[in-house]
Amino acid sequence: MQLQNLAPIPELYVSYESAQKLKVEAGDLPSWDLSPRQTCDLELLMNGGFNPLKGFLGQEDYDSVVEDMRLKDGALWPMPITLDVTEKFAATIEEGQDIALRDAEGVILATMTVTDKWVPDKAREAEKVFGADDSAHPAVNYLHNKAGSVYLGGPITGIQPPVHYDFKARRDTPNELRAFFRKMGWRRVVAFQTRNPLHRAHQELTFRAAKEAQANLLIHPVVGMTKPGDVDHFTRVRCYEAVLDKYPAATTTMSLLNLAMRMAGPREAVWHGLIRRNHGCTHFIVGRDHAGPGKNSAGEDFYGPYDAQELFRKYADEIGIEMVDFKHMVYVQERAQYEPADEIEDGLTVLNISGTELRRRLAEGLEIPEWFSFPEVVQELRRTRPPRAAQGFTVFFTGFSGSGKSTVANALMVKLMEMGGRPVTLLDGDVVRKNLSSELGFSKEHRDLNIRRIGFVASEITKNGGIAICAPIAPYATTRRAVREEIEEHGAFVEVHVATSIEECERRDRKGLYKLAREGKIKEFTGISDPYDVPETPELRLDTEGSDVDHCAHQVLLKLEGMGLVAG
Ligand code: PPS
Repeated sequence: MQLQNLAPIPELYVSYESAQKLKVEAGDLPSWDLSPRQTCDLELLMNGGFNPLKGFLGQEDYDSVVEDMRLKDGALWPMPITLDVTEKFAATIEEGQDIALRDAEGVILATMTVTDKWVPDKAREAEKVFGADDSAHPAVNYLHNKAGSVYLGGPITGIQPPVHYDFKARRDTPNELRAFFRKMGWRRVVAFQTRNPLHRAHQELTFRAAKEAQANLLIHPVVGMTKPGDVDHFTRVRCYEAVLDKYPAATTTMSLLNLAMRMAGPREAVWHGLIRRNHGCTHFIVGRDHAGPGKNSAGEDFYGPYDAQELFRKYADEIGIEMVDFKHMVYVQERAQYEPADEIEDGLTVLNISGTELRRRLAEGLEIPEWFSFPEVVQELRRTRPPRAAQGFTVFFTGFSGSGKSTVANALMVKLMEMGGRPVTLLDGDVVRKNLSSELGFSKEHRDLNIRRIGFVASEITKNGGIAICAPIAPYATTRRAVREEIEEHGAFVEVHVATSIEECERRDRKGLYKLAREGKIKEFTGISDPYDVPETPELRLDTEGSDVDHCAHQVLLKLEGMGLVAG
């Protein structure tokens, strides 16, 4: 293996003077507000992390990347880096036109000359890039449910990088890292990609990998976007900093990578390799199930455990970086040390704690042994992940009008307040419509907006350790799923289907609305003249027809106890 050429790689930024000028001129251009993922992609495009890309992919490059993992000029590139926009915005843009790209605060980061505009075949992209058109895959879900329906492509002119206020000293562009390696005389560097906190096994395996490769070590965690539900990057970086002290001084460094991961397993591994090559590394650790997205909707793994290693090995020369296989390290009790699992003789006691088991122990406030992790790391994790019974959560009731949602939700609220400990907020359908959504009607668009607003408030409450009880009709499964995802980033989402039949609701007709709906005096009435998607797998289904309110609320409480969300 050749030593890395640490000459600077091309960036897409213009000079400071040109940037100042361009920024003023770009003020008049049509402008696109970048999503968080697009902002991450743009940063790596501009700073050379995605070298040789010169902008968001045009259609021919896109087709070629999707089909063959190559740009149209033949260069290896496995991941479509695309600028997805809404149909409405796309309709205002002509090919050949310049547009301004702005961050969430409206700051212009770059301009793009739009050379291509097309409607992608998302199902094909999902099949080819992620292996299946299955929305259980986070990137496929993103593709179908979050990404806009039109792609724009073209070269980028970089004005300024996105601003980061956190861990500034730990963020490096590829050229900054290259300069650091040059300065330190590090000519062989093995990179470790991670989206999880590091424990003793990781520290052992990375240190061994560096020794084997006779290289220095770069801990290169992703702090852009990782898998929904991961430990937030603030906590992780505090944990990494604690672990850094455990390596021999001057062998190891850490830098934060603002990448938006796609969890694309094998293709993602190749992509990660190219990105690390651009950052001046010579070796890259690829583990079991690298960048794995979890289970598909049939409950099976999307990729084989070593698919990523195989694909990486096939393309290692072209990537220009050597793969170091991840050794599965386990703790050997008798010898009180970590060793590779495949080198351990029979008869010894091997200890291991899986990620799931660790989450369970944190959630239940159980012991996490010293042999497994470092006390500083465990302390950080406990601060961020208090036991479940002290975390925020959302109970989301859904059902027809008059099904009893509000009544049960009220009873539940009172019971939770009686127990005490966390603040409880009730976001009842009617109350929300009076206070938050007074201008909205009952079209699909308005209902979605209404539910999104409820979801937003509930996610803020959940994030801050409170209990949110929501009780809207929420007739659409896709909207409920979106709200679930938003909330699950911060705590549990407990969907309760109040399964009172439409006949029973109409018979009760407590507000007299069904009569009016039948007479056509209220339009778009759920269950009469508007659809309701019955939840397929709610955490709980309540049959209100055979039981009273108190019993129903108690059932919810039992469910919450069972999930560890309230103390039993
Ligand atoms: S939605 O679909 O989730 O946004 O609905 P939501 O905000 O829960 O509001 C439902 C309450 O509004 C009254 N109402 C209607 N419901 C359904 N369809 C139509 N067209 C409609 N028009 C008015 C009704 O009283 C609902 O209250 P609940 O508490 O569900 O009975």
